[in-house]
Amino acid sequence: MKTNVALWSIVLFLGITPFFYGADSTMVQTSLFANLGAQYYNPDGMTIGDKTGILYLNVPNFSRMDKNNVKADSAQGGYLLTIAKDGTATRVLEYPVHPVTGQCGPMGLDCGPDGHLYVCDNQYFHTKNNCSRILRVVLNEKGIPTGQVETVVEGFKLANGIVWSGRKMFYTDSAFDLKNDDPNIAGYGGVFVFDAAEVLKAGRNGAPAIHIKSSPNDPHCLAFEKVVKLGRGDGTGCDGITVDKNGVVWFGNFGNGFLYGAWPNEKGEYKRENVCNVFDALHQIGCDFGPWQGIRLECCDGICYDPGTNRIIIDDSVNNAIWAFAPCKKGGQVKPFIVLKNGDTDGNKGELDQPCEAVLFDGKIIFANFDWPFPGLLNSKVDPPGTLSFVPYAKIKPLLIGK
Ligand SMILES: [Ca+2]
Ligand SMILES: [Ca+2]
Ligand SMILES: [Ca+2]
Repeated sequence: MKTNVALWSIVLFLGITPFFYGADSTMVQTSLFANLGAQYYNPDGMTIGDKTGILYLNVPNFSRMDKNNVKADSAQGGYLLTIAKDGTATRVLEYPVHPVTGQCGPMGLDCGPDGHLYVCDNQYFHTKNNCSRILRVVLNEKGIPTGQVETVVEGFKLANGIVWSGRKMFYTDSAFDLKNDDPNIAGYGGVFVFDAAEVLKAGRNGAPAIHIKSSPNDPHCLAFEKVVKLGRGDGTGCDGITVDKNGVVWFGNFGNGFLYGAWPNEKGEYKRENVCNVFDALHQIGCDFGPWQGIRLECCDGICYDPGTNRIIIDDSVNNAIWAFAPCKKGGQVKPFIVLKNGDTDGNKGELDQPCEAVLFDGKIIFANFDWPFPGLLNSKVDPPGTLSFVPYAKIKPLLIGK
């Protein structure tokens, strides 16, 4: 213990905090990519425009709500920003609010095959009454919102992550309202899948939105996962979601870090029987902890895929850490390893401050810092402004490859 204190004193004295551990033991430091300013304080979902290369960022501004759920110093709908290569943020949309809650909670987003953005509107912090939605943000040819926003899917509880793969759209619902008598189960979540043919026409030209049941019984529900109680006892279910070059969909639970893969069959269809658990923290053996012995991967927030290294990258909101793993075959297990980590910070120098999403952009990997602490997270304090961190891709590539 004393050694650690002494080491940290030296580190702090030399001004080289934070340091990060890579699988090859090199020290790597994240830097500040964007200071979003005091008006934007919980950056979350990011994606790149398929044709335009634009980096989009959702900022729901949740963390400074009063007891009536009114957000401080913010439009109640939150914002869509574009982020230039030099980190300059431009507001391109103020989200329209939900008619019942008077709020919008824009989280995960991805580009659809129609060139528009599909956005998770998380209403869970405003009501538990199944008001979450998938929205379509209509873009013009330059990739800028026209101002038109359409409701595509509605009727569920906690919209969180979304990804398109070819003609399929997947999103996660982190909270299923299921009867639960088992003290070892903290909650439930799920993954939903839709065909483009159904999604692209929903909410347009007078067509209604798709109304789903927040339940494993809905025909769109691909996966249904319980959240076995671990450490913090958080019951938040499926959160981060991505798809790899083979069409395998990878997703994980926020509350306990359990990871899953969903394999397409020969027809390219996704069925529940082809969804497998590939990792759980109860059996975290052989993982690379680096100098952080005892740390477990118990939180999968945003998950992204790097085709360059064929690695899946996990944002660990609990530990201010980034993990990675190589895909496995169906029925196999993966070994996550720590790629980056730092202590509890305000993030203002580019440190990880509750990282929630990652994206590859302009030769960098960018991390969004949600910075809205819940009990049990390393991040102890909300400290605006919102920040994005980055590591040059060339520096992170060897770390992602790992041992
Ligand atoms: Ca998330
Ligand atoms: Ca913080
Ligand atoms: Ca911060």
